[in-house]
Amino acid sequence: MGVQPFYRDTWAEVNLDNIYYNVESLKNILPNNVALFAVVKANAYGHGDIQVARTAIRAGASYLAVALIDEAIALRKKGLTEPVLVLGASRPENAALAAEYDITLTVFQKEWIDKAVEFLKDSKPLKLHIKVDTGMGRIGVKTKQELREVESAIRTNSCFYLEGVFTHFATADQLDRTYYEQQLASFTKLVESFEQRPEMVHSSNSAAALRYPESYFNGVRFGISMYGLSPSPEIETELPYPLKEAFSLRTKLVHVKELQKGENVGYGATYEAKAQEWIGTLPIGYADGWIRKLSRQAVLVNGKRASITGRICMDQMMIKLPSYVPVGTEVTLIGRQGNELISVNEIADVLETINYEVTCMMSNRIPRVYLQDGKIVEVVNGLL
Ligand code: PMH
Repeated sequence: MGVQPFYRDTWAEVNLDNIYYNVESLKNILPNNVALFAVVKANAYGHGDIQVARTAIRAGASYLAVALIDEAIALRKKGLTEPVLVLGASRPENAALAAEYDITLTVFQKEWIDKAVEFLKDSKPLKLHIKVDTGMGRIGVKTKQELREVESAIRTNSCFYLEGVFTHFATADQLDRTYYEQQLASFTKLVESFEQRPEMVHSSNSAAALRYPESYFNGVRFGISMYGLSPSPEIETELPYPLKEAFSLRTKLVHVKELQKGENVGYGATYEAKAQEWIGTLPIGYADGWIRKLSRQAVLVNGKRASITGRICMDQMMIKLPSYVPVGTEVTLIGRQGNELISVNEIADVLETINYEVTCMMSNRIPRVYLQDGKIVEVVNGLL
């Protein structure tokens, strides 16, 4: 594992022990015949694709899932040899490329199969999972008829191997089970209509994996809760084990100055000192994903909350310090410092969004520092 240098005083810490724990804890409650797919799309929800993939595999995952062929190839280029499923739509023109990299694709149209055959003439067989739309309304076959057509188109060509079938729940993170139960019932029925049932059948996301054993079939796709985050606030109290958040965001004071009453801070000069005040500057801004809507959010300095003052700039922002604090002092934006914690959920609340979006939006300008057994095991600078 490499340690790439970085030259800015802002970084994210990814606690691989916590990811390991979150995966292992799920693995412990899954029956042995249920495979765990670690969902590492979008750079593992901002945490780092290969680092999370390797940790999840150590903890018992046997399959990786991403959204795009590009993401799957990126994992292969980083040396990953385990099976990888692309959950989203791919072009039939790229069927041979996927086969070449031993990447499993998701299919849901007969026309796609017919077209892909033309591109698979001399290639290795392509592994496929059929997607069934039982109510998400995104991609997937909807009827028994469509499923049959896709199945037979796949089975009549030896260039394909039909490995799996899956669906995705739209409401498994809500307290009301009604819609989830309808989706599960439709999926169960459609799966029964296969001429020959594929070896892998899966439907659960984190919420279903943690709440609904009847949705396991023989695989679960574990995303958000692998990162230690609850799929929604309302089901947090129902989770079978306490999750451990893996993502922290830290920076350091790069400038500290005294302002007199009436002096201003930031674009628009929107903040005005009410008395003599200490103001600190932090090297993080909206281009890092720390967007302007967070201007009312607090940060942690010496284990205490300090407020952001004025507008967040592209690469910097200012905070109000309780008293003089030296340049170089570490500041926590997400994570624990002393007895205080700023959770990803707190940031999601301020942004009026979901925790998924918060870690995904942290840009590749923020270096990722990987911690394992309390030590730095890898550093990735996405810019260099
Ligand atoms: N399977 C599919 C097909 C998905 O799209 C996702 C997440 C998961 C599994 C993992 O779900 P989890 O993170 O809740 O465990 N997909 C998305 C999405 O498209 N938007 O937000 C999450």
